[in-house]
Amino acid sequence: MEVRSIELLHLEMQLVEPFETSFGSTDTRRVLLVRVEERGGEEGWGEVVAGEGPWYSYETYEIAVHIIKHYLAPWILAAGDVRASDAYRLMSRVRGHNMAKAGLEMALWDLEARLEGKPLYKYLGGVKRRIPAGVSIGIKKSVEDLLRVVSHRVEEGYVRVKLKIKPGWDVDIVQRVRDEFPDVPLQVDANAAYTLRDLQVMLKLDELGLLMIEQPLHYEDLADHAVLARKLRTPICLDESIRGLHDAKAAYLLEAAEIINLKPSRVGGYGPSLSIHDFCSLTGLGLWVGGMLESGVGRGHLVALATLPQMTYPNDISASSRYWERDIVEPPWELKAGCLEAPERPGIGVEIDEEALKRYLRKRERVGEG
Ligand code: OSB
Ligand code: MG
Repeated sequence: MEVRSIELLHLEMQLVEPFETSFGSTDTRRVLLVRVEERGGEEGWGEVVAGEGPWYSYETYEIAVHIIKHYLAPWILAAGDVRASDAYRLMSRVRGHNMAKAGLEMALWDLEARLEGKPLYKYLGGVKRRIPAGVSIGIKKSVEDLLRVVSHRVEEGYVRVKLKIKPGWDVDIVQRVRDEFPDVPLQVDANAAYTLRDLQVMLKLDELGLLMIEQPLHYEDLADHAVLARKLRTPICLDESIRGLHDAKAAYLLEAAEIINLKPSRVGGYGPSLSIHDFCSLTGLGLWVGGMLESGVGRGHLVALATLPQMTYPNDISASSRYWERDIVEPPWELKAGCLEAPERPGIGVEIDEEALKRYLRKRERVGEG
């Protein structure tokens, strides 16, 4: 296909409730959408998930815009006949900036699947349409607040709960949730807030029957995770530490983790995500799809990825209503018996709700031309 235009749509969307992690709190998401259009007029959509500040990773919204405008978009426009599966390689002269790359690369996959008239999930090799939906619950003002939210989410049908933890908000609160909801599959995510000096905390968490402990230690320290893994029965899951296939290989060889939280935006799009998926199939590493508080566009991509065969745990892919009063896609993502369903329509399978989009849109610009 020949890409004739690349547009960036700058949105501002307020979350239904603030989301707090060990690295900070968010209540308004700056959502950056990428719209690509090919010669025949067909379009594809992607989303850049970089945060406002460099807290989850070094990438930020502003820097992603810069990288796309000045490097990635001009290359894709100049490439002539492009295939989505070549896009990651075409952008590889830029080191890092995976979220910027993923926003554009995934838009190209959506476009290509639409041109083929196929749902993106099938185009990627997905096999299961029903995606078990977990929910990620932020740090709250009090344990009572947290228990209320957990109860509400369990009633809605989420099949597992992930609690954000940080030093001072860990063993006691997880124990309370465990006591109140003994049968709910439960896991925790520290977003790298601990060190090996906190071994006692980790050993207590190890007693609570958790499905996994996500990213307890420093995002660059696979070795420390390997040391910790040897002391715990609970599997370690890595998020921030896995920036590509090379990190997945190193984590496997060091036995630093048994499970990977795969966020396509963190690894640079579907190309690297498929490689990691296949590596996990080969080695038996566990895998599931994580989220970055995406709008309905990014969520559509997560749903497509989560249909692949090696996804062994419930995902952080929740319904639109968990994030937004009104999402920007039609139909919005809804929970049915604890699952989201991959649509059978072409591409990500949802359409942009133009009226909702207008409500959130701050700026729209064409990029990449000289
Ligand atoms: O660590 O998984 C994380 C959201 C923003 C940044 C990092 C993380 C998260 C989540 C939310 O846990 C997952 C979701 O989109 O529901
Ligand atoms: Mg995480």
